Amino acid sequence: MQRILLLLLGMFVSNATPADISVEAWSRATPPGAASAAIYGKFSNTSTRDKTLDRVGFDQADHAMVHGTQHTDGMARMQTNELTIPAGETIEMKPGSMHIMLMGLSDRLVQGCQYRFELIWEDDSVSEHWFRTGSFGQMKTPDDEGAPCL
Ligand SMILES: [Cu+2]
Repeated sequence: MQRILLLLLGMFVSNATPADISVEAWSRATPPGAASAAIYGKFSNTSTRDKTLDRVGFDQADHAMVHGTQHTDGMARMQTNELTIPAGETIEMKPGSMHIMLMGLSDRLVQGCQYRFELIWEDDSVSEHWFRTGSFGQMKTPDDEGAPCL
């Protein structure tokens, strides 16, 4: 019995491979009625292989995807973007550039709260992360780490 449990635990751990990706993520608080928000932060690949993102999981949104922002003629336009983090490298997402777009939010994002999200990679590994939420106009990682609110 114990052996089976250990085996199951081993499968879970190897599938999740959380150590391969380290994330310091944050968002802005959303005003009442806002349907979308963005996750920013530093996404590091600590493994020896390039990691390409397949999809993002966030329970409080209809969908979540990586967006890039293109600036042309003074206009900023967002479009879906691929995310590949080369082995051993870090990609920073920040306001006005790349971000993870959350669309169809079912709840507000509240300042001082942390929320859980998942990154599902093309190699079928899944990494679980939390992002902290700053003020409406937050431009960088909030100093306050916050705590899970859900
Ligand atoms: Cu966007």
